[in-house]
Amino acid sequence: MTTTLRVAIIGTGFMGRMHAHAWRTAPRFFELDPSPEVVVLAGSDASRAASAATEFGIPSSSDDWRAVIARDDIDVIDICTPGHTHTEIALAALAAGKHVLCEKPLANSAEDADRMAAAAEGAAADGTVAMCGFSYRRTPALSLARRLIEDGRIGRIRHVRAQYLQDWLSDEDAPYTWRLDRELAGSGALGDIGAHSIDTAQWLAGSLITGVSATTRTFVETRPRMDERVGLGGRGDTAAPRERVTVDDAAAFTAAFADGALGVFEATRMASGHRNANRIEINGDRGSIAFDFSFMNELQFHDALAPSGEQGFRRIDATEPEHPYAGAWWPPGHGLGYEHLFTHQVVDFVRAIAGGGDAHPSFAEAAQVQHVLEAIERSAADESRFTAVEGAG
Ligand code: SOE
Repeated sequence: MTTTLRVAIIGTGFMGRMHAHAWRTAPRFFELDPSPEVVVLAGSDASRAASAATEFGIPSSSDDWRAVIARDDIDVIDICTPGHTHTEIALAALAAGKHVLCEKPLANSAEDADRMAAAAEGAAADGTVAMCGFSYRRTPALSLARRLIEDGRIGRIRHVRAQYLQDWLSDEDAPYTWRLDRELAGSGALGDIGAHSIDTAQWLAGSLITGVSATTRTFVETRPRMDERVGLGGRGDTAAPRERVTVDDAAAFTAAFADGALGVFEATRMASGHRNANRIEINGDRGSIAFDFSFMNELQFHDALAPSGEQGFRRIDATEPEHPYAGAWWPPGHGLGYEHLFTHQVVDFVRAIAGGGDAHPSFAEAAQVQHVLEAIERSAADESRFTAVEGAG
């Protein structure tokens, strides 16, 4: 008989809603035992938590995450709050013996992330599973890319080229949000979306970043305050008082990988015209893969061993039953969307709990990403690294 895995979601914003959807969908399309059921949704605002719970058919809500963690009838704590709260909630949940799924980036500092990783490692001895939500790993096309790379189809990797381009801050009057406050978010485009590129790149390449050289920019220093909660972008009230932005709008860096590959990365929320272009290209000595989330069901693959007259990138629709995750959904060619990554994340997390296995990215892997982010910030802060061009003013 299928048992139930009782889940509490902490956080009622974009990610809390996305996870609520994923927990609900996962057992309907994938065979899961235990079968997850979200039993409570917690948020700092009681009425917002209550209405989000009603919207997603969750039977109860709370404005007290500590009380939720103290409940004996909860197995999983799913953390979907801003970064500055992750460490405290995760440490409390692990200490209470709960499995933990935590949104990315894992924490707002490498030190906090390391504490979380140490706690997760200790809890793993009792069969407790902790995983960080770098959701793009669960894109069928990127999982296929990883399979091809693991099978040696692109050979020895030389170049990793990753860009994560959004534009929801292009308008200088786009409203202020918690994502622009260093205290709450840790960093800007760098930690919010650059962290995805770092995780994806290291996971695909199977090699860690060992050094970086970086520069960051904050193009718009203040933004109109909004009293109600805002999502991504839009236009604020230009007459409203302005809040100071304390994070980067954009980051660019080169990276050295342990296996000798050279990485070039860019993360920005100001690339006008690019809504959510999470792109990565990897070139090896036997071929290449290229991916752009704007065409998330497709992987571009170049096989350098093909006859010379047939070489060049070709498109693989990653929607066939033999492609990772795809077989559980629609007929070939009918495609998936952003929300499916979160459903797949739940599936892998629940299966790790069921099998007593490892869940990836583990807190230790996510903490290593945090160390890369900190190295990037240290590099960007050291302006002496930025070599001036003679005669250019
Ligand atoms: C906003 O930039 C955001 O929602 C990120 O926080 C997510 O991690 C990314 O998947 C989409 O964009």
